Amino acid sequence: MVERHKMYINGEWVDSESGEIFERVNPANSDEIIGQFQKGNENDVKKAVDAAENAFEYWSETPPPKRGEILFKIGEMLKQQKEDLAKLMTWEMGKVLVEARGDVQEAIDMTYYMAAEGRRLFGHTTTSELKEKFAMTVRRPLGICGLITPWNFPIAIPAWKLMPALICGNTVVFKPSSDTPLCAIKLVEILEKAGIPKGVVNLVTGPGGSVGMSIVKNEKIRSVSFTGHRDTGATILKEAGIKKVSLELGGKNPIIIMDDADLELAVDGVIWGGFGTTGQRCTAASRVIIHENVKAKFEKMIVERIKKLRLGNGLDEKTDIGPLVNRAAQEKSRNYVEIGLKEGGKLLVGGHIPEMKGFFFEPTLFTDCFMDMRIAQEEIFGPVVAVISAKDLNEAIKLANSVEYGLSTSIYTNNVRNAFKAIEKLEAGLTYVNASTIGSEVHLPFGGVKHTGNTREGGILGIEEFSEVKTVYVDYSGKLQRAQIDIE
Ligand code: UN1
Repeated sequence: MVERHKMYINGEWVDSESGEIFERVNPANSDEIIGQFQKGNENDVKKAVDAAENAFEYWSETPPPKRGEILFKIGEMLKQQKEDLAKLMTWEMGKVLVEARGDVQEAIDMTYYMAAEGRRLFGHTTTSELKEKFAMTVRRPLGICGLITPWNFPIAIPAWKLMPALICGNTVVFKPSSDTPLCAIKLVEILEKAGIPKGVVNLVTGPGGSVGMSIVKNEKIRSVSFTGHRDTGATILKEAGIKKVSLELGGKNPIIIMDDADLELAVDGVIWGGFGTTGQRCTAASRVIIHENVKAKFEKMIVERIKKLRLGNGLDEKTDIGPLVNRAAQEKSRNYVEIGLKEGGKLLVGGHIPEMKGFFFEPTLFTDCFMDMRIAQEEIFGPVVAVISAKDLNEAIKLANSVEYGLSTSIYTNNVRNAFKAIEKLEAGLTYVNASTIGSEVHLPFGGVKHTGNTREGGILGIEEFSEVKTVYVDYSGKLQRAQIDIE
């Protein structure tokens, strides 16, 4: 029996007006159906927006510490259900269980962080150029926020957006990826049980083209926060009209390895960054820029390690690499391997779809790549890593920066001068020193430059993303005082 799930609008679990459903299969075993889900449409979005509009007054007037209490409860519930949610996540999107636990943990961390913000949400007070005049800023919610989230962090990324949106007093229309509707439903069930009032969070499942675009174009929605593909981000920017648009898009993240680096450590970093989550992170390390003096040694070491990686169902604790999310992703990795070979890249290991049920792909390493090759420029979102050689740090940094993206970067070096040079010069939102490209923590900003996007999420910048600042002047002089004029 395949379960049929509903969506959540105005505090009720409902069917879509379309009367249509879609199915999601288990990526580790494509014969198994995870569930049936509502194929939402424009009218469902409209209802969700109306519900969010009605709920706004009550929620935005609720004192932030009270909103925080509900978030603390959500955090507790996520904690209690961590193991079940992690297993469900692995089942639905394939990442190995230890990473799925990390995904839920990231949501727990973000929820607690934002819950505590209920007692801060700081503005600032400052001086005035005039006597008997007081100046300060206060924070206000944006209004209705549209949240459009990807499948690769199906609980963490929704939490990055939902929790700051909620603590700031916004109401929400939430559209998750159609590859992970079940994780979204489970998360919203927790929000409901923890006491988020009706209409404050509305969940509409369904296609990006209809549900997503209706959110983007809706004039009552004040802000859209999107994490996903660059091309979708570009379309959103074009279609959104006058609203705040926060985009978190792709990456082509490099790990630079200098000839003074601890190579064992660097190999660990490339394995984790390149093949963790089967390469399906916007922070994945998909390029290794290596000093020519240590290239041969590094390649020998890493190929041995890659050959030992075990592919399999992520629920099996012995599995290192789970499946890709769907067949299209598997095809994409395969195509890029063909492209890489045609471009003259040298395939060191992997490159094939193994004989397994499910959307698996072998961890793959190309070497002797050049910067203008497509496999060294384009986001593959699969377990395919390109090695490029550099003669010194300056060249390595130049190569690192010569892509359109700028999310995460890493350098392995034991020379403090190299490390600081990289921190200064790498064009990216994140630079790691002697650590891989992945592993952001919730209280620090996360996001990128160039075509990676236009925002920072997490920490205090997550509050910036979901609130507006109002400037307040209070003149208690009892007379007309003109700024810039009556200053003597
Ligand atoms: C993403 O890849 O979409 O730092 C987000 C990390 C994770 C978040 C990644 N905490 O890699």
